[in-house]
Amino acid sequence: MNKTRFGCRALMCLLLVVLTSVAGARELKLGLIVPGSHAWSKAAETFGEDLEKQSGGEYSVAVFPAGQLGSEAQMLQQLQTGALDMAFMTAAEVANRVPDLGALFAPYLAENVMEADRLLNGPTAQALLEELPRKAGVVGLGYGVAGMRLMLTAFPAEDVQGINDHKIRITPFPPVQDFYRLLGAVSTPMPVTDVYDALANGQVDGVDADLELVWKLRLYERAKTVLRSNHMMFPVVGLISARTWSQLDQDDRDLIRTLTRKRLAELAPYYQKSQAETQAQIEAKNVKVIEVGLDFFGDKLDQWEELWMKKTPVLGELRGEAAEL
Ligand code: 3HB
Repeated sequence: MNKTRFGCRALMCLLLVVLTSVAGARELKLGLIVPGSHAWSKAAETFGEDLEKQSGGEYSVAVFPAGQLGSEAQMLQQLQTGALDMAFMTAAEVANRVPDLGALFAPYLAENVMEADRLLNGPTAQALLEELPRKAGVVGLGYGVAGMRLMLTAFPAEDVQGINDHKIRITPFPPVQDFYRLLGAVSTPMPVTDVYDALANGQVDGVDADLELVWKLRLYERAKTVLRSNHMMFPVVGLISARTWSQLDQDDRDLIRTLTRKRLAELAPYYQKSQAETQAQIEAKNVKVIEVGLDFFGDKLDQWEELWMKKTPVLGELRGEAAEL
């Protein structure tokens, strides 16, 4: 073979490699409702980097935070049609399709984020993921957590009666709706993207949230009391469209599941480690943080429990598992 023909062949080979890798590279779109600075968005970014690396460039992930692709309800629809490939979504939204997931929001089911994470990796919570393809057209890859829930108020709230008749922002789904109805509040459902403005223009005067939201959405500018009640866990679910899933071979499915679970599993220790510092940052903005516990809510917790024990047998199973933690 002369030199020119050899050179041509080598070039053709290179071109072929480039073309196949370009044709084979698949970009997965991943949506989130939380801002880019939120730990869930960071988990999504690092998951994307992991996947690109470990698939040898076969996959890349484009992350769309801050509700750029719409509300979580809209993203769930997009996942069903295959217009969206993946989402790290609140279990709250998924519970609107799979009501048994609501049991995860039982008040004081888990004491802290580490306990929450253990419970989410237990048999009952994991079995709930199995219902997702049939009921929501998505595959549940695994859970992570956000910080434990608290109440941020623009009014001084010293006891549970103080919440009566106040307009409290809630994440839109039944367990929390029931919780605030029992507390006598006027619950105002809205996604996290709308909370700052709602607080600023007086549409609400309190917010069901977590420390990270108070800090990263600068909610401390608009409300000066945090009731640090840790009253609920707040899981995130790693989702992939059942359509996208059906196009993947077993090796790629295993890789995507493993890498998603790995990054979601890092959330609980992250919150555990960072919460004291986040609280200190908020306090430095002249916010009064009051630690409250079960007693604060009086008999309201029993009322919630009675209601939800009737709604789903999953609650009893989760309480049983939680007692063993
Ligand atoms: C919420 O309060 O609706 C929310 C909080 C998070 C993450 C996602 C949603 O930390």
